[in-house]
Amino acid sequence: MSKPPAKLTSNHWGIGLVDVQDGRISNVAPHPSDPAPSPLNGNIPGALNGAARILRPAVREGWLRGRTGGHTGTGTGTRGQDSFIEVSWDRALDLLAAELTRVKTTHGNSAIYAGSYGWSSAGRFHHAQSQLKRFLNTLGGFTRSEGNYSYNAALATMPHILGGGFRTHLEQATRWNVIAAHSDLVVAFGGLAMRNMTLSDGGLARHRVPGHLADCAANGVRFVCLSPLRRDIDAGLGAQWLPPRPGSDTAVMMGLAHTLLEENLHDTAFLARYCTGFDSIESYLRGETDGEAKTAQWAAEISGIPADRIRSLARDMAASRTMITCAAALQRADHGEQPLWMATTLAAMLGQIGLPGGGVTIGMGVNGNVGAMARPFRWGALPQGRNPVEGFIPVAMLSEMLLHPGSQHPYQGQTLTLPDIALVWWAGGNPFHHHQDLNRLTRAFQTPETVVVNDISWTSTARHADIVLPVAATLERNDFGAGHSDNILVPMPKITEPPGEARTEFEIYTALAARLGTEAAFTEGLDEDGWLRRLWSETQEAAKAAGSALPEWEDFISGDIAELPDPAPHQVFLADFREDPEANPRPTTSGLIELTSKTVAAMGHADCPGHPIWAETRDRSAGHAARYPLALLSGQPGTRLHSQMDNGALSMAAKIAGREPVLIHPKDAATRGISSGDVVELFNDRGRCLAGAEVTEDVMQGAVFLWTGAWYDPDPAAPQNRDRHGNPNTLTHDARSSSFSQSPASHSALIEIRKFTGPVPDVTVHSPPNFTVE
Ligand SMILES: Nc1nc2c(c(=O)[nH]1)N[C@H]1C(S)=C(S)[C@@H](COP(=O)(O)OP(=O)(O)OC[C@H]3O[C@@H](n4cnc5c(=O)[nH]c(N)nc54)[C@H](O)[C@@H]3O)O[C@H]1N2
Ligand SMILES: Nc1nc2c(c(=O)[nH]1)N[C@H]1C(S)=C(S)[C@@H](COP(=O)(O)OP(=O)(O)OC[C@H]3O[C@@H](n4cnc5c(=O)[nH]c(N)nc54)[C@H](O)[C@@H]3O)O[C@H]1N2
Ligand SMILES: [Mo]
Repeated sequence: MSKPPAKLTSNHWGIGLVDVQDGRISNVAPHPSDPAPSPLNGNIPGALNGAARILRPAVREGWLRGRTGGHTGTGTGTRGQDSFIEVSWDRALDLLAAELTRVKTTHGNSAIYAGSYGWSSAGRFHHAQSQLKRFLNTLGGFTRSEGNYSYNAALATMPHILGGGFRTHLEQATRWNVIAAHSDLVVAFGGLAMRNMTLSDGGLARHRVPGHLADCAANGVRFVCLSPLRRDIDAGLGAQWLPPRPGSDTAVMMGLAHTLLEENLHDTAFLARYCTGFDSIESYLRGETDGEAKTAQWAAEISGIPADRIRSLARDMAASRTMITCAAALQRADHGEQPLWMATTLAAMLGQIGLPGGGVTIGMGVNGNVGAMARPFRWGALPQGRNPVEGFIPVAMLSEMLLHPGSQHPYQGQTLTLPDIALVWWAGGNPFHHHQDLNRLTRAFQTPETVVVNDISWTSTARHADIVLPVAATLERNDFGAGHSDNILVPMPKITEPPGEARTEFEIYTALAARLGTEAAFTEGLDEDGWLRRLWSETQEAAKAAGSALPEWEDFISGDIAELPDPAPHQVFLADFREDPEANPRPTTSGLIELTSKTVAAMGHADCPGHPIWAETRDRSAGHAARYPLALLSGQPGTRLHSQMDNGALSMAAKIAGREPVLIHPKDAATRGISSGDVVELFNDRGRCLAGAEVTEDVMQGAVFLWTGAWYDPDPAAPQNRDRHGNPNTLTHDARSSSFSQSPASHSALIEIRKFTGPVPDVTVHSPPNFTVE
């Protein structure tokens, strides 16, 4: 008998052709149209069939028996360590409906925090955050979060510098084919990590960047990778590697800019016509403001990159068609606004902004569609409705909010008062992976009266909940996929039944809404199929308006991908502005590129004044380098998406001694007696974790690199709740980048590392938690 054809699915990292054996996913193969498929499909079978799958609704024992551990304000409690009691859906939904009613009546809707930050999974209808927010909006709303963990400082800063939303800058980025054809030199701060371009939010049907980079190499485009990790650029590009001390990029850029000034290599005509405020930054660079000239020598002392290399790079940049790129990592740091502003200043001094293959791209490499593809029109999406609650927090103020309700904080020229939260609900994110300083977050998570988490697996966040709802995964529900910046629509038919009693979130909210009297508002009388048809017909209408045709729903969902034309195949960022700045002004206050911003200056943030400044990272300014000499890098893992499917085969195969690998330079390893394969302990005053050592010259001396996303596995019996598995956020601080943008600053932590000599504990987080019976 011939095998039935494999069915399609879509994830943030690409399309998959799914094989099923005995009702379970056995393999997910790439789509034949993808020239460079992501390896991440390899995690799907192991994770969806894994022991950590949440199979039934569960309630934390302490909460069920007497609501212990909540809202004491002291940050002590047993959330995260307690056992769970599995209950029926009816019981779980009755408990939750009653709790929502009680919280609303007693505290009001603003006491519900459902910012629920996270990537969840691809699919236009079953998008976890949209479903949750729509449901809560029908109930009177919730406190939301603003911004993201990816490029929050850029979201706040770039509108003041280049004007317009930062997301539009990503969408309008100069295309890689233009770079391949026109650039001589690409100077990549933070590199261009190939592993990071394997995905894009909402989906990435075709991986195009590897092909573009091969074209760059064939055309002789030269690359300089300024990053602490050699692996941050494709080896095939033959890049020159100049590792700066982490956090010192702004100084390097200033050293380059000072060289341009000194050698009269800056483009004064461009600066005069297209920019405002260069005079202030010029005085600052020359040292007229603070008595310190930002020379190449000054930058060398801060960054460790030799002064003559900085000078020769500046000359090369001025003599070449140069594209400057910045990884988002640079701004996920103390004073993360500054490298963005300074990179733009440097590009303005070169005068190539708006020319093919020249200028600056912030966020190149942040995903596989930046510079490679854009969305031709808006796809149909589940409407979230209106949130009557106006209050919000900047996304990275989560612990601050829970630990210090009512406290006041500066934010983009305003003063925010943090709300008092009684109920936290998370669906589609993993704060015990993504937030900084997990010991502080653990204390913060003791303060709400109730925590609700929906997830596929028993992540550490699910273990910190009172009510845990098991949800169906992508392959277990009908949907269609389309990337936020892609041109391909993917049918995502349901392939297997959800395991145990897991349900779709739409079913869960429908049943809850029925208990709360909001079913009609939530469903609008439509079931899953009705909604899919509505979203598809909206997408068809938008396609028609854009001059394209899409198949009918029945044909699409049972067929193959639908591809639309690329809206701007040879796009050059800011070309129209360069062509005619009067006719195409930038949406800034002046209409020009603002190298000094009066608006930002008037907000009065000392840590983010009106033009780029050099400022040292917090841990170093506080003198912690004496005890904790190593900079902790914690970039995105090549073996998974953040923490998703950490128990899948690809992710597990990369672990060392069952733990997340930490990269350490041979000299740093030798002085500490560490060899490859050793279990090591990383520590500072905030926390500690175990990891598996990989000794390699690929990471610069003075820095260690621990991938993000290993499920947090705290040991309450060990000092500082030592994490057994290797999550870098045990060590990071959750003070934000600056008082201006309040962005996450995960890349600015100092640590020490030693060989772990105690009995090595098992990693427990890939198994279910303890269950008891009532
Ligand atoms: N130290 C350090 N920390 C970092 C970073 C760093 O560089 N260094 N990077 C930061 C960045 S850029 C980001 S974007 C964040 C990422 O942080 P998150 O987006 O929170 O991380 P994910 O692992 O993608 O979490 C998604 C969760 O949703 C679940 N999920 C998937 N599909 C569904 C669904 O349909 N329904 C529900 N209910 N759940 C679902 C997954 O199982 C997973 O637990 O991390 C940030 N944290
Ligand atoms: N495979 C895979 N790809 C992903 C993700 C994933 O989880 N897995 N996540 C996606 C998401 S949500 C995002 S936001 C993007 C993130 O995209 P980025 O922010 O670009 O990625 P990171 O991995 O955080 O950082 C890139 C590199 O910057 C370097 N770096 C760190 N600090 C510094 C510094 O101070 N100076 C310099 N010069 N370099 C520094 C590190 O060596 C790191 O490898 O990646 C996306 N791509
Ligand atoms: Mo991100």
